[in-house]
Amino acid sequence: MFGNLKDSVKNFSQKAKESVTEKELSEDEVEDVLWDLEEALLQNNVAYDVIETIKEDMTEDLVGESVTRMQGESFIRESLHDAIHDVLDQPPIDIDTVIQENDPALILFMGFNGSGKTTSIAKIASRLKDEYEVVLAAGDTFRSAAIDQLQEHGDNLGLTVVAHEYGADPAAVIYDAVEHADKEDADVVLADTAGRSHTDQNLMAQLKKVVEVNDPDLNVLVVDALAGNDVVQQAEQYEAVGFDGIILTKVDVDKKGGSALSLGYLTGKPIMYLGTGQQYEDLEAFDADTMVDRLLE
Ligand SMILES: Nc1nc2c(ncn2[C@@H]2O[C@H](COP(=O)(O)OP(=O)(O)OP(=O)(O)O)[C@@H](O)[C@H]2O)c(=O)[nH]1
Ligand SMILES: [Mg+2]
Repeated sequence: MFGNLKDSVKNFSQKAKESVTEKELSEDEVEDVLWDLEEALLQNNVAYDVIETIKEDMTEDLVGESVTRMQGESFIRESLHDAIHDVLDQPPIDIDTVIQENDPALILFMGFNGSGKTTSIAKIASRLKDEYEVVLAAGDTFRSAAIDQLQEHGDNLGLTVVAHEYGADPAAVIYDAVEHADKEDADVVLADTAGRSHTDQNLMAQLKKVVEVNDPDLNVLVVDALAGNDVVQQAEQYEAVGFDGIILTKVDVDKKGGSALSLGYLTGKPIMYLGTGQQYEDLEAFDADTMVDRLLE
């Protein structure tokens, strides 16, 4: 997924190597290699603030360091590795803990139209269902066929879907789902919601009501990596509602890796999972180390 960025880093490392002689790195020299890196990151949709942070980190790390020509590349790579790692490293969320500490746990999924909420719910349900009793809540009563879509996943996975009519109040649907889970001794409710943007004032207010009424144990924002730099704007729009963690979907299609860097850093919230395809198994637990390694391998 990080093909482009990998190439850029390779070029950058080559240049870094050329400019490094056996002496202390001056600010000018470091600036020169970071210039290339900045371009690579910009091309990969990394937000400007994030690039600045990475550059500041690396400048602090590199200026004045005495490096031989042979050491140059690995030295700079290591510095880049650390800088990117710092950007991605938010305190993680352990979904098992959330489920075990709440009886039943309510996990609410929110995000823009088509970002992958319903699919991500199905993927997570598929992971959890062997260990936990899972109930799905059809909180998208707005988009036509949304309830049927969730019901189909429920049927595939052998899970109960709690649903009302289209047009019903999603706060009530989710409330009922939690009651049902409580009665049936289920462990966790995964609640779908309608896709919306901040311009949909009514839908945004409706989402706030869902949160106020049901007080979820975990609010998960689902964002689509294809939105590029817009992912940060999208995330900001949900700050009014509040979210705890992020799922970044469609990283299998996104050829630019920048959105993950920007999201983690600018929201201060952890990326919990990456969506890597349309099948149930196409969900990866996010790990900053793995991400950085993949980026730089
Ligand atoms: N390639 C790829 N496609 C995905 C991924 N996640 C979701 N999709 C696809 O994206 C489309 C939209 O996914 P949904 O899960 O319906 O998205 P949603 O956010 O629930 O959409 P709305 O309910 O309309 O707001 C579907 O065609 C999914 O198969 C992913 O990680 N990779
Ligand atoms: Mg949906």
